[in-house]
Amino acid sequence: MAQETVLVPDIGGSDAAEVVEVLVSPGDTVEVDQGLLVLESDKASMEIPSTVAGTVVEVLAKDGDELAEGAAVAVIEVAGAEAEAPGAEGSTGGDESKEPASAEPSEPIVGETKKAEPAPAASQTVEVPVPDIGTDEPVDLIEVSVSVGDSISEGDTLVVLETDKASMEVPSPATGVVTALKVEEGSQVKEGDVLLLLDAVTAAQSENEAKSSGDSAAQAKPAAGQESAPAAKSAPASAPTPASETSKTVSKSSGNTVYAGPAVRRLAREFGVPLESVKSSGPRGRILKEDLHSYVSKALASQESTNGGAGIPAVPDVDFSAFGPVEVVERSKIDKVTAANMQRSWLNVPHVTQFDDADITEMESFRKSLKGEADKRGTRLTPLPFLLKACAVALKNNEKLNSSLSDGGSTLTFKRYVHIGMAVDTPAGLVVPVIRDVDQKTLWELADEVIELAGKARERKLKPSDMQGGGFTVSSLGSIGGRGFTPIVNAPEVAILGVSRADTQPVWDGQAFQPRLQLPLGLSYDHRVVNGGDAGRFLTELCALLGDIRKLLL
Ligand code: CAO
Repeated sequence: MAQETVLVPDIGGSDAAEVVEVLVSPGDTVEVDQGLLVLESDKASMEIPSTVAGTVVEVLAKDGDELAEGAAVAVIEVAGAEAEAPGAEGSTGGDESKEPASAEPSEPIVGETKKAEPAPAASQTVEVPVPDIGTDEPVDLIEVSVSVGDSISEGDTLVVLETDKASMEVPSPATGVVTALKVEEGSQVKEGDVLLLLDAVTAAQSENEAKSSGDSAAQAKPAAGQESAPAAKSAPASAPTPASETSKTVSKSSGNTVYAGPAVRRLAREFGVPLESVKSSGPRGRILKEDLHSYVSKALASQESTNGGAGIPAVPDVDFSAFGPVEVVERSKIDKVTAANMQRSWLNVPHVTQFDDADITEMESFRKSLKGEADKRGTRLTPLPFLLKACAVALKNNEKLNSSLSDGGSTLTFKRYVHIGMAVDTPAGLVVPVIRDVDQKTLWELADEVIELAGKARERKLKPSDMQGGGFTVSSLGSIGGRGFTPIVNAPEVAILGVSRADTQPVWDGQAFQPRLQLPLGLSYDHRVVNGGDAGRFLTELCALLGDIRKLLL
């Protein structure tokens, strides 16, 4: 079978360029012109395409390798080559007569390297054209890196051009001051088009300026060969190749060096992201697509924080993998919605939490006495229906806790119904179905509804309407444990009851300590609506109702 070794083509005068991405693996099928790997120098990046269609036998370069023209990239088993005469082999197979295939970059990004030609004489305004870019087709001008009035040195980047396969920076052919821009970002240009006018600095000027004000960036050394250069109307632009060490890829706005491949540059342009603001994680500071994604997510997250009304800075992301193995998993939709709701409430509502213990010794013995009847009814009577019932009574007597702020805070809406939300812990996250008209239901009805709604919640069968209309919420962690917690108000409600695990405690009855079953309660409320007195009265009444459930009948 014939095999071809694809070689690095003329890369436009660079001694070598770094492999920043290998696009294929052994066994992959490739087409002619399909990219095999991406090379990037400090001035340009390019895909090296396959010269033949076939199957990749071996990839001869890896990320980080420095490859020069003629270096071997990959061995390809040519498709359909079986039809050739037996023994016909590619360059790696020993067919001496066959030259290794040297890939031309599918969209050559770099033309022939041109030495900087003599620059113009003193005070000459010169036109800087698009140099030989290896194609006659127009290419996108994706960035103008200088502005009128900028003092630039020979080799500084003037503009960045981009094709589907490559991006390249056009360096200045001379030192001087930009006097006019002839192109704008987003336009298309081809070889010979004038990019800008440059007031080129001559040797004499340069020396004088250096003498008068010392060495400065504005008085960069004249371009090679300028000293005796005759006046010229058009300065031959340097080819878009890696330039001398004085020329860095400098971002117009920040002065930082930016390395990024064409796809990343295009994506950044589409998002409107300034590349110089993006933290790079690629080799040698190269910006990767993931870096852009992370930049955009952070920008959105911080905007959400600001939209929350607090204008607080976002919590910085930490690279936890620096400290050990990590696993990143996508959060459920419910978790994300809960997070947004919690943050909104936390930022908007001035929370206060008040604590008390309800003595549920008698309530529990009554509840346990009903176990047989509960079984007969095919239901389960936990403390929760008692709590819901007691809350309904206490809410009717302390109506502020069943209200919401309205008209931007100038009025209160009192609800003449008692609908109570019940926080349910499910594998997919926290949901809060609402039990309607709690005040009008019996304990048995409430017990059935708790079971039904909790079941639906865990099976993800709740309808949106099942979770709407609540005026107050009960969050019971009693079956899970804990001595107390401070729940977050489920705004626009103004209060929420957190129920913790009941425990037998010694309680002083005036003469002796008695073992009593104490239920810890924490009531969080919106202090814009509910005052400490309102909350204290509500909680005291609630504890009294739970302490003697006969009062629920009154
Ligand atoms: N103290 C001691 N035991 C309690 C208790 C309490 N406060 N509350 C419940 N229990 C007991 C029950 O009596 C039951 O035991 P028995 O079967 O022996 O009677 C057991 O704990 C299990 O109860 P349960 O959880 O099945 O039922 P529930 O009615 O108490 O609660 C529900 C139902 C849906 C509220 C609950 O299952 C749940 O999901 N709780 C979590 C709510 C939550 O996540 N809140 C936090 C929100 S903020 O992040």
